[in-house]
Amino acid sequence: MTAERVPEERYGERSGVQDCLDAAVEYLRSLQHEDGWWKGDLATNVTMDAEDLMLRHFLGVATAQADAETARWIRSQQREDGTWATYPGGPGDLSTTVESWVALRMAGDDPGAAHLARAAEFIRSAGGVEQARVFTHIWLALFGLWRWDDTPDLPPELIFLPRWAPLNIYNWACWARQTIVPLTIVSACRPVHPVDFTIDELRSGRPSAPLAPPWRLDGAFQRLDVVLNWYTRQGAVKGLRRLAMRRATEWIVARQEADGGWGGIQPPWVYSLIALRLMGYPLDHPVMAAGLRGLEGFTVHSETADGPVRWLEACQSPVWDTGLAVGALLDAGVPGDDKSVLKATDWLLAEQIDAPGDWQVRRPDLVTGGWAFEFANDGYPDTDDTAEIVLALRRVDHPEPERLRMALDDAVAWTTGMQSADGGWGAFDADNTDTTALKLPFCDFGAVIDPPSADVTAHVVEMLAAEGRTESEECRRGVRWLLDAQEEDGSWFGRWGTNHVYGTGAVVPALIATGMSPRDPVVRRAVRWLAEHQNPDGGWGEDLRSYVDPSWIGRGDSTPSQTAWALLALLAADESGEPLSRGIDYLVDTQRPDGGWDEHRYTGTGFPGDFSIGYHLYRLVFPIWALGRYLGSPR
Ligand code: R03
Repeated sequence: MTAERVPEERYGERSGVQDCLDAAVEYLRSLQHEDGWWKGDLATNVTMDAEDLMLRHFLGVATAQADAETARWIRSQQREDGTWATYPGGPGDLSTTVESWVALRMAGDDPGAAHLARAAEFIRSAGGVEQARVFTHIWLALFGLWRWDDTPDLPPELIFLPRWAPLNIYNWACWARQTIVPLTIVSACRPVHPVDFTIDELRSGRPSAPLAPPWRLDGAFQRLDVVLNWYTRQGAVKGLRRLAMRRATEWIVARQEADGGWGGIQPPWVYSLIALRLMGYPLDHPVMAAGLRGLEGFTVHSETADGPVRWLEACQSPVWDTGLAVGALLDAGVPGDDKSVLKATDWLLAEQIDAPGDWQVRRPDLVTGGWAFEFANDGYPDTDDTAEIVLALRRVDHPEPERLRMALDDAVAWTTGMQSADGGWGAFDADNTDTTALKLPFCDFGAVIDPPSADVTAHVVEMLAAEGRTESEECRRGVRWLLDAQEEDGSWFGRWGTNHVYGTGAVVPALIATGMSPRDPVVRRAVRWLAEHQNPDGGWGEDLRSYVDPSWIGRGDSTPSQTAWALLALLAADESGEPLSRGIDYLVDTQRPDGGWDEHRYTGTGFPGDFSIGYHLYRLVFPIWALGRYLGSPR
């Protein structure tokens, strides 16, 4: 083959891209912690902060200073129309606005003040506090602002259900399981810490929706809930309930992590502290003290023009961020024995999990060896993190190559064994697909099961392909799962990133890695979908509203991370035309002088439609990855 002649100006362009990449790499290097990891802030919404304040009031550890800092933060996030949203630019959210209003009242704000009056007006117009989610009602009930009878009853006896029974705790997604178990204790205790205000101005007074017909599962569960509430009100069968609560308490205590938390995420952490307090654990008990102290590590403090603020991360992403950063740096041409790469590798190797976990309930014979997302979440490694870390670390030139290889072999074996029966991969558990719980009155927020998704399955398939296992039965079934999951329009849904741009950006590189031809119609349809959804500015963007309104799928203001995901797919598909060059130009043209990018929107997904995440490192890591692959590829 004769080398193509590259026109003069292409050289100029490429050196512009190289300068852009170099600056970005330098910037990313400067953000590495001296212990080897990277961690971008994980931004979500003010329910975290409202609940943080309410928790401290409930436990009796509130301080005037913390209240003031949280209140200042919550106020700073309110919009002109008096509402709070679950993501920047999103619509006013009823539950978020109710929780913010209540937290600000607890912090001492005057209900007649303009900001609270506007919030209350929105709440009433959106259906009133009556229409808020169950979690919000539970928080209100803790303070006597809502009747426990009007929350779904969560019987502690749930802990006795055998593993084959529907609704047993291991059929719930791990995050839901770790939330539900402490909430069963709270639901049984029905505690009330009265406050000196009411929420009358938040009620719409409108009657609640009629029950679903009794022959439907949701209707049957609604009626069962009436019975369970009555049963709890009667005091339950005392001995059985006491035993269940004791078992639930032991289950919780056994799962406390090294940082004092539960599951590395806010909900189980906070509800476990409340539940243990109700079970008689004093605040200075080592379990409680560690839990409260650990929450400090999830608190971000900063200064604003109005004074100091504090806000809470719902979760922390150091392992995920570090795996992605190493992968991006290697694709940017940083050598495999680079000092910062080796430092990150050693840190990650020390983070690999060889502890038992709930995942063993469905896969008892599997080796350990996965990675979790957080600093400390040993009970819950996930296949998504593990796949990305294997993809990154397998290319590192480590001084102890056998040690690295053995670690990666365990990780590959663990991930492979976590394949679900349908051939795909969920994030934290295998075969976590029982939909019974979805119909419970409790389940009106977020996902409560962890079925296979296209993005996670793609990451695992890409890993298997890189590891030379393309011909394995597991990889073939994974590929078939991905082919079946392709949408009519040629894209893939994004479960943990927003949205079809993320899914498509994950699946195309994976399919190509397994040897699929870029000419294959499957790839062509995906490429066409991406090209059709490129913005006039050359970037890609997909609004979070795409999860609730299909007309937003593939549409939205351009962001650096989403542009990079689209480019990664185009590059894998061997594209070299206009969409590619305009996308690259978009990244080069929007880079900040310090080498980074601004990203004003959230592009991460916690729960489609309900919970969104602004991963602060995405705006840097993914552009580096795309630019690196662009410059590293012959064209
Ligand atoms: C990006 C891929 C890696 N990935 C893991 C990503 C983890 C993301 C953070 C999860 O944080 C959570 C926040 C939550 N909130 N509420 C819940 C929750 C769970 C996780 C929740 C919702 C419903 C129930 C229980 C808990 Br029931 C705010 C694979």
